[in-house]
Amino acid sequence: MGTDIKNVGIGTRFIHAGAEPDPSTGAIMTPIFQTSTFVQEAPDVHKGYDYSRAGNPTRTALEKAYAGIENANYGLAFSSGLGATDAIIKLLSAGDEVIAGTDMYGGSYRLFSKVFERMGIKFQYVDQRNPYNIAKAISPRTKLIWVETPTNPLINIVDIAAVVAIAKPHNILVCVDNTFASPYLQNPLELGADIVMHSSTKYLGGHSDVVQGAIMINDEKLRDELYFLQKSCGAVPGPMDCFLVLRGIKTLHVRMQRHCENGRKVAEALRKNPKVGKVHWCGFEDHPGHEVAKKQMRDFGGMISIELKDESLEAAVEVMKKTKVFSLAESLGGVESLVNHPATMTHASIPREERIKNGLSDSLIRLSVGIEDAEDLIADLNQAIG
Ligand code: P1T
Repeated sequence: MGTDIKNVGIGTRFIHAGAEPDPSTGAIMTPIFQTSTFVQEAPDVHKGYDYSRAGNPTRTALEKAYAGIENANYGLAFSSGLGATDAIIKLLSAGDEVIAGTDMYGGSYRLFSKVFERMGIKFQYVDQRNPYNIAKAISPRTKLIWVETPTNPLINIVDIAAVVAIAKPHNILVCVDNTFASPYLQNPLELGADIVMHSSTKYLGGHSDVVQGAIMINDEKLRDELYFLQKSCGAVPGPMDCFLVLRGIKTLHVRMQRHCENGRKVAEALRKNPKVGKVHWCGFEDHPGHEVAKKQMRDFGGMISIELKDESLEAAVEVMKKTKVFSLAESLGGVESLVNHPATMTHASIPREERIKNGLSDSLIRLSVGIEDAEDLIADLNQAIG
C-alpha cells in the first residue's frame, strides 16, 4: 500500500507498519517463512537471505513494524525481552558501568547482577524517580542508563526527558524498557532516548501466546552493533513467533484503549474497597509521578499493584487464590487479566532485604488488567478481597 507511516495516525501506523503484500503471491499478511536456510545461485549470490539466524523475511517484516510503531529508523527482533536486554548490555565491556533503577523486572535484575557483574560490568541501582540520584551516580566509566517506566511492579514513573538531559553532556546512552507502557502510551526515542527495548511477550503480542523481545533505535552505528550481536549471539525469534507479534501489533491501539479504560475503572473501584490499603496506579492525580506520566504518556495503562490493609502475606495469598476471572500467573499485557505475586514469582530473584528496602513488600499484589468487561473484573476482585 506504500503508506508513509511517519505521517499517519497511531492506529493506521500500527496496522500498516512493516506490512507489504508478499511480492510473489500478493498475500496481504507476510507468510511464515518456516525455513532455516536459503538456496544460493553461486557462493554468496542470493536474494538477500542466507541463513535464518542472520535474517528471515518474516522477521524482516516484523523488524520494520517494530521501527514503525516507535517512530524509529530501525527495529530488531529477539527471542525474548531478556534476549534483547542481553544484547544491549553486550554493547559494553568489562569495567564499564550502568546506572539502573531500584524497581525493575526481577529477571532484568538477575541478568545484571548474576551474569554481567560476573563479567566485570558494574551496576548501580538508584531511585530514578528523582533524576538527581542518577546525576550523583555518574562516573567517568558510566556508559549506559537503564530506565524502566512505569516500573515493574511498583508503577513508579521516571522522567525520561530529564534523564536524557543528564546523560547527553556525558555521552552516556539511555535505554528505556518501554514494556509496561507499550508504544501506544509512550515513545522514548521522541524524548531523546537512544534505545527502546520491549518484552514483546506482553502488550505487543497481546495474547499470551508468544515470548519475544524488541529493540528500536535511530542511530545507524548502534543498529549495526546490535545487529552484529543479534547475529553473533543468536537470540533470534522463529518465523512463527514473528508472525504472531506482527498480527498482535495490528490491534495494539484498540487493546490499549480498553486496557486503559479498564485500568481506570478497576483502580478506582479498588480505592473504594475498605480492605484495600495502597493502590499503585499512575493515573491517580495524587500518584507522585502523575504529572510526569501525563507529560510523557498518552494515558495511564492497565498495570496496577495493591497492598491490603491487612499487610500479612497470608491475606494476600488468600486473595490470589480466590480470583476467578483474574488468573494467577506470571506475565502481563495479554487480553486476559492476570494477578501475580512479585515477591515469590516475577521478582523472587531480588534479595528480600533489597526488595523491601525499595518498597516491594512481601504482600504486594500485581494486576495486569485485561480487556474483559470491567464490571466482571471489579466483581471478581471484590469477591476475592472480601
Ligand atoms: O519475559 P521476557 O520476554 O524475556 O521479558 C523480560 C521483561 C523485561 N522487561 C520487563 C519490564 C518485563 O516485565 C519483562 C518480563 N516480565 C514478566 C514476565 C513479568 O511477569 O513481570
